[in-house]
Amino acid sequence: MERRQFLQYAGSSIAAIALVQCTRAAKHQRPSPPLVSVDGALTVDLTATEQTVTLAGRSAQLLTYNGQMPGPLWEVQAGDTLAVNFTNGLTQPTNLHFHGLHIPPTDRADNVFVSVPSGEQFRYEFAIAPTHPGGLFWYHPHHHGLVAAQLAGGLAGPLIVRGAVDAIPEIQAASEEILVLQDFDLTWRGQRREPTPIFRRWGRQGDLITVNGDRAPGLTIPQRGLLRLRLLNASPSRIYRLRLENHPWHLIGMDGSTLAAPLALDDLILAPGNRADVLVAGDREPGAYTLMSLPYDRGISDMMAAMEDDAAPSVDAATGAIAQLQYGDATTEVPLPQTLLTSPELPTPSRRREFVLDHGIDGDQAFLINGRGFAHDRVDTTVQLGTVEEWHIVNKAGMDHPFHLHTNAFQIVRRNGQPVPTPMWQDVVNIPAYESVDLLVPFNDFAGKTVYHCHILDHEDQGMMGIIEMQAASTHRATQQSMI
Ligand SMILES: [Cu+2]
Repeated sequence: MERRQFLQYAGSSIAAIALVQCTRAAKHQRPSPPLVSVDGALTVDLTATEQTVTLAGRSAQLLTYNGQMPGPLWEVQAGDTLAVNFTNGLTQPTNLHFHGLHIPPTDRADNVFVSVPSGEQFRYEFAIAPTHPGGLFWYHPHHHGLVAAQLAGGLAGPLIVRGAVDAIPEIQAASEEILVLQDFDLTWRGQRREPTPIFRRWGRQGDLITVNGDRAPGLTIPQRGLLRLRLLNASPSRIYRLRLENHPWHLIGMDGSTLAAPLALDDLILAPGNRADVLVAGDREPGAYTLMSLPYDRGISDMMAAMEDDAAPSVDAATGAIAQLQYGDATTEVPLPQTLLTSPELPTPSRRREFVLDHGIDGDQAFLINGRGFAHDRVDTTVQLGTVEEWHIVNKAGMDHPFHLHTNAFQIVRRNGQPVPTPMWQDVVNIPAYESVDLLVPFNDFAGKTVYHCHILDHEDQGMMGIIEMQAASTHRATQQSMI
């Protein structure tokens, strides 16, 4: 779609978005109570319902899991079995996606083709391999066409897998906080606002940013110790640019992965679906430090400028506090760890593919991958288990698109053709407007169909998703023989 068409489509209904100034330090709400596995198993009941809850100190009519905002925190060990007795108490169909977990995409595991009708139940059950990476993962709805609205209503919950990273002595000794970042667009009565066409096009954003259902919680940095912050962007569209003002912080992992060594952070960019594992060492002047949310331009400013309207609001230009960090009492000294975990080198990829992200016209063809909008009965990509592929993802559009692949994480090796200094393992990678990334994707286990898509969920709902089928070697041979 040409910019001019887009502007006509947009009309003049753009509302100003002002980030609420979040300077009040509130009593910290953990996403609690944590439900922890016992004897290698965790079985939970989870019900999605619409109800009135307290959000950031006010009443709001939201979509909740078990009446909590965010959903309950689950904690398992690598090697455990997780069973979720899920009830759909919504008035529309939904389902669950276990974002980032390396588990089968089929049957009762991470199967996004399941539809749980209103009023019905479904039992999810799967084993998490003993070799599964430790990390912060999350669960949320993935029913095509309804995903953005259900996430914007609040449906999201954190899931911790304890693994090798948690056995590193300094990390074991760190105090830990989980921060689930969500944003909401509410009326003064606390009702969810229907997004205008421009917001559906851009990806809906709300001006109320919450952390664990609250505003700017107060956290404690143990003096001489370590604070481990585990951040999850559970917003449907918002990309966060976070900065810990006047204090160093170190990234130790992204999504479900751990780095070889801590990496000094400046600004942390978190696209929807991304998680960051960060250490704050309490070795500075004791005092109060603010974790700030800074403006991030997803490509909307070009559009605004093209409107040639001086009165057009500058979108998302405001700044606010995400959390207030305060030094606490001195503890036994815990230094930053020198090394973390190494990941094995990948073999040379056997195949290179290209995925072009672009914009179409309207409806479920508004956002395209390789020129096509999503079709539930079409396999777009077939891969063979036991191979590594290189994926070249090109964003030909004037808006950022964060690319997410289910079941398998990938390593980001190049941006715009240039090798990246620290090739991260992630399951969501943001691709800014007109840029490209190259990913290495290993397909080792788990045959079956799943999806890749843009994690700006309005874009996914409007077509920017494809189906991938992972074939076991024997299936591949059988298919070839049947073709002969
Ligand atoms: Cu997108």
